[in-house]
Amino acid sequence: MSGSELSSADVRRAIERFAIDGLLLNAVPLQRGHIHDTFVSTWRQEGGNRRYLHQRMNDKVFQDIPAVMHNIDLVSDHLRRRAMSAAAPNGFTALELVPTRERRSYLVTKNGPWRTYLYVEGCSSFDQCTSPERAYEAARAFGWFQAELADLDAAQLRETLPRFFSTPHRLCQFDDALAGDPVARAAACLPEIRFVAARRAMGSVIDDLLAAGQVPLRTVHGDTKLNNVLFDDRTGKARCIVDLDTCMPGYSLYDFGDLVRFTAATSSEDERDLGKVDTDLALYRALVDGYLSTTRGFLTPKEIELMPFAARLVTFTIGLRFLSDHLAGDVYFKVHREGHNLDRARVQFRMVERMEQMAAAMAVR
Ligand code: GN1
Ligand code: MG
Repeated sequence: MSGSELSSADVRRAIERFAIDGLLLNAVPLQRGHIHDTFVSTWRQEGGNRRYLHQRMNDKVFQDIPAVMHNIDLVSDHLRRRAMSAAAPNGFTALELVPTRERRSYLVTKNGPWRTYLYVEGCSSFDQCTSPERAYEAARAFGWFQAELADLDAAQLRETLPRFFSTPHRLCQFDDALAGDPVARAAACLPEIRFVAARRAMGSVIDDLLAAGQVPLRTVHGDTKLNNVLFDDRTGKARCIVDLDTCMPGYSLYDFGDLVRFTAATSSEDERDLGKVDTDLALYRALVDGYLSTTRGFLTPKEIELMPFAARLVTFTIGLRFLSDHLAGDVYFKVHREGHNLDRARVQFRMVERMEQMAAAMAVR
């Protein structure tokens, strides 16, 4: 059912089935993410107005919604327990789900599954990074997230999207899309297709190391975009990590690589002018330092050495996913214009090229 148009009455009807007191004043869409539909509602309650964040989840992408919600429950409970038991408060807040009136963690409607979070007030998120301080802070926060989850038994987490982090798997999906070419777009993407062909070999590096036990499996966030960190408006410090959909067992460096891909980028993810696309070295350095400030205690020397490679690999892999979706006819990521996924793929590939050129300067010791 996901993907179908929602009327404002549909939205209100869904929202009102969550256990929220007071009078619903309004609900407005929030343009963010490529997967779900997000809304923010305001309620008049005793003592003032309060806001909530609602998502109609995409059950075409996430076909096992109970497993997704199971992971989110588990992870947020764990983070909350850690925060309460910490001797020194670390300033982080865990996201809080609001149950349905029937006390369930999500709601099933004819328009698809819905969930609700308390809105975290007094914070902002950013789509682009302008200062090394903010990059450091975002990386510190995602490193903290992994550190906090290190003692959560990863076997309890379900693999909601099978082989989500695996580049060889993404190459197979790409091969299928290219072979099928269902909307006849391949002929117009030859440079991008060649770009992938020239880099297939690097696709298996991490999977091989994982299989050989040379890189450990860890619980990772899986979508470490800068706008998945909420920054406190007063202090500028990271206060909350959002979007736990892809929190699953994976390799630690996926999170670091995705951080670099998005946060050290000098342009938006879908910039059309490739002259503006680059990876900023000062932001990259700040990401390395911020990430290591919370992960150095547990990352192995091999993982640390692989940090710049992971940045290149994850950027390549997300570009590959955008290109595959373009070839497949835009069936996965939301698009807002013609060729949107191809534009996104081109940006990722341009950054991969820049990272290849800057490999020496990106080394981490
Ligand atoms: C998707 O929708 P959003 O922005 O949370 C995607 C990520 C990609 C990202 C690229 C479940 O995340 O894997 O890195 O787009 N999420 C899923 O911007 O596929
Ligand atoms: Mg996400």
